[in-house]
Amino acid sequence: MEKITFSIPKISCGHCVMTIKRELSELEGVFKVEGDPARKEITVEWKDPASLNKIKELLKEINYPPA
Ligand SMILES: [Cu+2]
Repeated sequence: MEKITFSIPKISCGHCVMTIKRELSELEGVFKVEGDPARKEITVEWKDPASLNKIKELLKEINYPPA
């Protein structure tokens, strides 16, 4: 299991966090996503076949690139 917290400057409200949670949860291997709109942070826990690279790519794709 791996875990990382991303800082995502484009998060502006709870809806952004919901969108990110929904999208990341669809990635196979991601089993936990937590977000804090006030801190503009998303914490992701995953295992194979998800990877840090895939998670970063997905965040870029949905227009919430990590800092
Ligand atoms: Cu928002």
